[in-house]
Amino acid sequence: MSDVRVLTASEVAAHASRDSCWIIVHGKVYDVTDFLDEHPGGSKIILKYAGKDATEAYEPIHPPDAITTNLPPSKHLGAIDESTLVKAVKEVTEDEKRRQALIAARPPLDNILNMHDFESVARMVLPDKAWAYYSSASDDEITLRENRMAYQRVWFRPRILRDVSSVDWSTTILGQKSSLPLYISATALGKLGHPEGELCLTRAAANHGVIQMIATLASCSFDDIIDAAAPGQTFFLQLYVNRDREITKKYVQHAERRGVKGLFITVDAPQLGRREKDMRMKFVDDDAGAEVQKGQDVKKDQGVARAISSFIDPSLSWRDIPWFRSITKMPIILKGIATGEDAVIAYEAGVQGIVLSNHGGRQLDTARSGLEVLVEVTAALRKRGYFPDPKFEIYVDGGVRRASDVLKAIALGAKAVGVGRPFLYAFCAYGQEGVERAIQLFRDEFEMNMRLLGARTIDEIVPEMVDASSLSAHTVLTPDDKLFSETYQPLSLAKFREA
Ligand code: PPY
Repeated sequence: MSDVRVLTASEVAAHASRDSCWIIVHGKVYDVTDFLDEHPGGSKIILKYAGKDATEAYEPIHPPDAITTNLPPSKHLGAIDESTLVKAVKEVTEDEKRRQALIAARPPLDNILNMHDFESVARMVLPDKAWAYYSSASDDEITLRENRMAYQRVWFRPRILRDVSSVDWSTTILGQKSSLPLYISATALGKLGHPEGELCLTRAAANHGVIQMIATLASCSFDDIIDAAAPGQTFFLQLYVNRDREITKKYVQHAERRGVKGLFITVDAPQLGRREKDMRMKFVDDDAGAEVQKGQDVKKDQGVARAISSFIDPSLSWRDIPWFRSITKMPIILKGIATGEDAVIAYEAGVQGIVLSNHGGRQLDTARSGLEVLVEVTAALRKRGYFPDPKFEIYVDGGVRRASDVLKAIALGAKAVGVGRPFLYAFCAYGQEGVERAIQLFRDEFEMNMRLLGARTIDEIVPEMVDASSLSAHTVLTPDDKLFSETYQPLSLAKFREA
């Protein structure tokens, strides 16, 4: 028998102020009084739960071990006597009732035909806060839209009569087998949108031989994800570099020990972009905790992401690359390269790859699409004899919704592409099954598009198969083609059932 102290709910409730603040998380009681001002999301949100069970609010935006690792053991007070907890009867708001009705009326999964369908269902069924965080992009969201539009400026030059009875779209990424020339890119805070969070991705990826990139800011802990893996399942790790390099070192080395096959260091987020949709949601409710902490720090206007991003080190620089090399043998990939110049420096710094990315349009607005940057990057590398090089892989992410998008990126020199939001929306809307359906849809599209393009294998997708001559000709607003737009019937999305 261990002698864990057991506390009652009323004992905890007696510590509901800034002077003495206890909270319950996952059945344990913690004294967070001294931590209030250190909390990256501000003290107000903690004080809202002072003396109470904070698990529900804590869960989606913290890895399960965040509280245990951040608080010294002396502040771990004991276990709560569950029988003393009065389960608050939560009032179900009209909005929540509407949302539940929509969940019940979701289109059957068979009716989901493409990634846009997942996005439209996710938008309807997600809590507002989750939708705002996931869908938002920085400033005027011009880059977000451009990420899609860039793919529409590249046209195919298909080859014919090549006996395409059998086609194979499998490939390798960093030497690891992948059933598709794409990987599941890192997206954070999965439990905002589904109670099982990123585990939906892990289980689906296992069943289909797809590689998952684990996000530093996943809601599920790194170990929970790896523990859920199938034998031999491949993972990459996305890394936000901590101001405290010891924390980063431990994290990276732990990931390597647990078999992660590639370290993707995010290099485009020394400060988080202003995502106004997310910021307008006011992560900290206006009226929350008003009694307990008038005049205290109120980081009201941040949105979910900014509230928890303060650990990211803005001093990260090229000088740090040798240090990363010294702490791990994993391949190192820089995620967020946006110019030919930086691609050349990355190659010369000896990393194993780069991701041409603008962070899903969430960082520098009016940064160019990864696809457009790809043309510049391959030209810059080629000029110096650095491309092609099987030891240096180039990936692209942002705006990929179709297998045809992926094929365009491959034709222009990418080894594979990252797909983030579509898989996120797939699991928010339908859980693991949604992700499996998304993978299946990509697979169907690869089969058809490769046949129509005249490429039997990934190696047969060559630059001559695309016309990218207008890729860097950015569009400007022009008057509508009225005669066309009034007769053109736009495509529709999967329909909800009668609620
Ligand atoms: C993003 O939201 O774009 C992220 O990369 C994840 C994140 C989440 C919260 C803080 C910082 C970054």
